[in-house]
Amino acid sequence: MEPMGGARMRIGRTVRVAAVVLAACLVISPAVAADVAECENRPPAGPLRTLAPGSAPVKVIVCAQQKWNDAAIAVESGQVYRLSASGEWYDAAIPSGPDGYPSENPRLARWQQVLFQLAEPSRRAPDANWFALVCGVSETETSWFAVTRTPEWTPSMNGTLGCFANDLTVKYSNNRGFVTLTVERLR
Ligand SMILES: [Ca+2]
Repeated sequence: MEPMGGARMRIGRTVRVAAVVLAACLVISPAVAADVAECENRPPAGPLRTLAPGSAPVKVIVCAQQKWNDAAIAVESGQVYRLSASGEWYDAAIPSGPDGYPSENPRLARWQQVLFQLAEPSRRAPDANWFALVCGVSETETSWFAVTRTPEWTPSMNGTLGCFANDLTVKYSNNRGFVTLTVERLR
């Protein structure tokens, strides 16, 4: 028998997710002029690379619709990287940079902002903005971090770098466009 609190929390979470799915459907999407070809025609991640300290920065395309974009860069605990990003991607009709956007987005009606606020704990990275560029090691959640809030990054484990647009797991189908991540190993 489980404690009532657990059941209540699960129901609350379900309600929050349902509310945001509804709200996102109501953000009517006119034809978003995003260049999606870069993602649609993108070949699979190439062979795994290792960056030497001080070597030329490497650029990686991160597509909004993909839940995990493999950067094909091997990283190890204790190394130091500088990551930066540029470009614009779209959550339905909402444009965003790699910083993402808050629930209090003026493009949303007030009632929609409230629903987005309620769903914040259900984002894949709850503490990062909606549509923030989040990266990490080999899909291990404890390694995830918001790129534009992290001037220098030291992996906490060995693995492969990957990234995604922060969203609800069930709401990737209306994502469009990409941002460009630049990865440079410092030490
Ligand atoms: Ca979405």
